[in-house]
Amino acid sequence: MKKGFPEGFLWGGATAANQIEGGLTDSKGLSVSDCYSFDSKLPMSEWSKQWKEMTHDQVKEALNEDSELYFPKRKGIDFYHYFKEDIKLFAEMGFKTYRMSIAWSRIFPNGDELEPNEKGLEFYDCVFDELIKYKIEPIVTISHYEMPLNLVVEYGGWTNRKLIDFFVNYSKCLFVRYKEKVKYWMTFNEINSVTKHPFTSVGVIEEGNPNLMQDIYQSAHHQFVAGALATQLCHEIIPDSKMGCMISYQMPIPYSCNPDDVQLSVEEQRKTLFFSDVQMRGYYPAYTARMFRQLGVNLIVKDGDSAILKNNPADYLGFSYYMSTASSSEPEKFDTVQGNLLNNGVKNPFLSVTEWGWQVDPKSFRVSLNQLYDLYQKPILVAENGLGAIDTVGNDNKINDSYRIEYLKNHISEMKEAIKDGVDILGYTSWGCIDCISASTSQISKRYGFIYVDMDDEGNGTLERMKKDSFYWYKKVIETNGEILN
Ligand code: BGP
Repeated sequence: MKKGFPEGFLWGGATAANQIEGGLTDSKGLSVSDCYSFDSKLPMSEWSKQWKEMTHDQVKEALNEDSELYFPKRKGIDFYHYFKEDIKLFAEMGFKTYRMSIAWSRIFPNGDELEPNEKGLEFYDCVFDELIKYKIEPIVTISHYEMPLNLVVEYGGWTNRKLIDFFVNYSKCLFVRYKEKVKYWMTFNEINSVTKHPFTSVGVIEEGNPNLMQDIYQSAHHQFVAGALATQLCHEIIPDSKMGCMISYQMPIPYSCNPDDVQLSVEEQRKTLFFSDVQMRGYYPAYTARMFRQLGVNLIVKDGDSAILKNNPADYLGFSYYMSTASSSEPEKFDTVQGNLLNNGVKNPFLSVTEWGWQVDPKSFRVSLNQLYDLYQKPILVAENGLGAIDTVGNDNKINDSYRIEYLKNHISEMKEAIKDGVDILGYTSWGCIDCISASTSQISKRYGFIYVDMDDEGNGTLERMKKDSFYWYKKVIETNGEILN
């Protein structure tokens, strides 16, 4: 029996290009994430509404060069210029790995060019060199909520099969260029998010779309095929590489022992596991036929697609874990948890919630790790986990984020138990290791980092980086390979 974290465990942090880089320069094109504007005068429900339902007018406004709106993801935390300083801080914490993503529209500004943008490629060369200098292993997500906006406007996003070729061309370009620098890759961030916020995932505009479900699952099918082809190429071009797929897992717990609740939780779970089942096993599971019938989805699958999926499953499963949900067959009887509008489960009375309504549940983290490992028997990467909270800088310039330490400590303890249970975990990359723009609300005040960035939700601030208490805590955790968590 394993006693704790194995030698070589990949401790680190995670971010995404669209939430940190800024740097809308050197020919970078606009991406879907650049369409989210922010106005602090609006109520919070409005911010997350954009995330849930992008409109045609919003896309038009994003394309308007004279727009006076503030689009926080175009600025990020200016990692484009601060990356050396930021990576130095990661190294000081002892990071063994850094999960980052490449902005597709920095490499192919419109997505459909044949030749890449050299300036964009050079930027990531510099980032990887900096990581290598500190012996930090990069784990690179090829697409994390930032497909080029042009692919939405001109092609209708991933509903169009042509996107497979564009993505494969983009992936190939990355493998060839970075084959000496990057061994760990991931195809699509939280691929199952397509059912919750299709615009960021696959470039499908939700507003007034009569075929939304069809578009969602057809797009997902195209992503599965594209991801499998990229996996094949990755293995050919970089023989010792590992390609992962990634889902967001919000474990659905039956609200009660009422068999109807249990059945519902199974159905909820399948809505997520469908995405990892296809990518980890290489085929559509039996339950899909009924699921598609109920959703009115009639998938167009071309000859050869099944063989591509079958021959190129992912090498490991990455997942993000922030919360669990509770499934009740009588939801009207209970309070719902709207948390970020990502799920509509009912409130679990045993759990507390964050300021953004996300249910905190470290114990279900252990259960999730066990469930996912039992299912696929392949290594797991905890690609994201963390607490979004308001932080304040004290008079002494210190940032006491004991609540974050508590959250992470409890989750890491449960992860350790899962390792003792026998789960093979590659590493743990805490989300937003440096404060970044929130994916769902576009705020920076929803902070996750060990490193504070001096900026407010309107983009004002010096951008100065400051170490929070959790910075020193996490350094200790890594130094002791997870033995000391207090
Ligand atoms: C995941 C996304 C990340 C990230 C995180 C926290 O779903 O992969 O991009 O941002 O959630 O979410 P938020 O930023 O909305 O708090």
